[in-house]
Amino acid sequence: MDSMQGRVIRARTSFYDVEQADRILRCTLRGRVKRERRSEEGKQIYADPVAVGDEVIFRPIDDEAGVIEEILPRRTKFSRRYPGKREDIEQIVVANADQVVAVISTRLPDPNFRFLDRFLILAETGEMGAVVCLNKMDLIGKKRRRRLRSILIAYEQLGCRVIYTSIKEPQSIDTLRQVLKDKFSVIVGASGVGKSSLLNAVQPGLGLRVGEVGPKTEKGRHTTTLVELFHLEFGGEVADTPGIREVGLWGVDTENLDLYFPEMEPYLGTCKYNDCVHLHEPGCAVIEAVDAGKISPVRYQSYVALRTGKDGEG
Ligand SMILES: Nc1nc2c(ncn2[C@@H]2O[C@H](COP(=O)(O)OP(=O)(O)O)[C@@H](O)[C@H]2O)c(=O)[nH]1
Ligand SMILES: [Mg+2]
Ligand SMILES: [Zn+2]
Repeated sequence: MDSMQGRVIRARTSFYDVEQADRILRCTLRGRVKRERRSEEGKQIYADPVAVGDEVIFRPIDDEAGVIEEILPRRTKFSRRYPGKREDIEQIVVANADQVVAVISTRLPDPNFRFLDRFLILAETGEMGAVVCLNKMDLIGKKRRRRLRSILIAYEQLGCRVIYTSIKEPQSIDTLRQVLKDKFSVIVGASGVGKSSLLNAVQPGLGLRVGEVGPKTEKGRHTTTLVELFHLEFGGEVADTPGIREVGLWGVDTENLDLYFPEMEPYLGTCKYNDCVHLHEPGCAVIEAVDAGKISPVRYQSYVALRTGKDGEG
């Protein structure tokens, strides 16, 4: 049978579900594609050479199975450093997405801004837009709402859209629908923040499992990651991801981390020392801007944690 083009909607390392027209074929990889996992020197460079969202050329074997022969160039990618390995291995979580929707929750679990900032850096590195979604708004009172909004204003000023949701507030689900409409989005966030619940609310037919914590693994061992792409009936596609516990930066120039914090830009080059890394140098314009309330202290703390490697992740 002739080769044709399709899209990977599920990836499980040894087989891949490829969608073409209205059928789904379970595919394996041609040796040539499999070998892209390693560099010419034999070093592993990708956790998996094929990712959900990839456009591929495949050859059907019959109506249900096929072989992937080629991966078409990716427009964007959301990658992280593959967890639990000493080597630098790239894990492409989703390819070709237009935007990253980073979900945090008001409580259970508490919002983790370090985590959020890592997601935003990866979105930018992968050339995708980012939307921040604060979920479980029903669980907090006025005071805490005000406090969280004041923190999230800093993200709006960076050009991120920020939305406030609750699966119990239908209007907020409508807002999320508008965000997702006609785009290919990847939903990321810690386990339990409500990613699958939100998608079920957006499109009740999806029937995604909620409230499940991923399989228990020893620390450092790789967790089963099953990303899946869904079509939205009002237009667009969305990839749900399992709770990402580690967001190892990938493709980020950590020596020049200040470049990933757009709010620092006006101050770069105005510090007393040329090689200032804005940690505790005297005459640092960035620190002065934080003290003057011009840069969000939450964002600055993220910068410090990432720059010093003291947020528990590499
Ligand atoms: N009160 C409240 N609970 C929520 C909300 N969204 C999700 N949950 C609950 O949070 C838990 C985890 O949800 P789940 O969708 O599995 O999170 P995921 O791991 O991010 O996919 C479940 O018990 C949900 O019922 C919300 O907006 N409000
Ligand atoms: Mg989930
Ligand atoms: Zn400085």
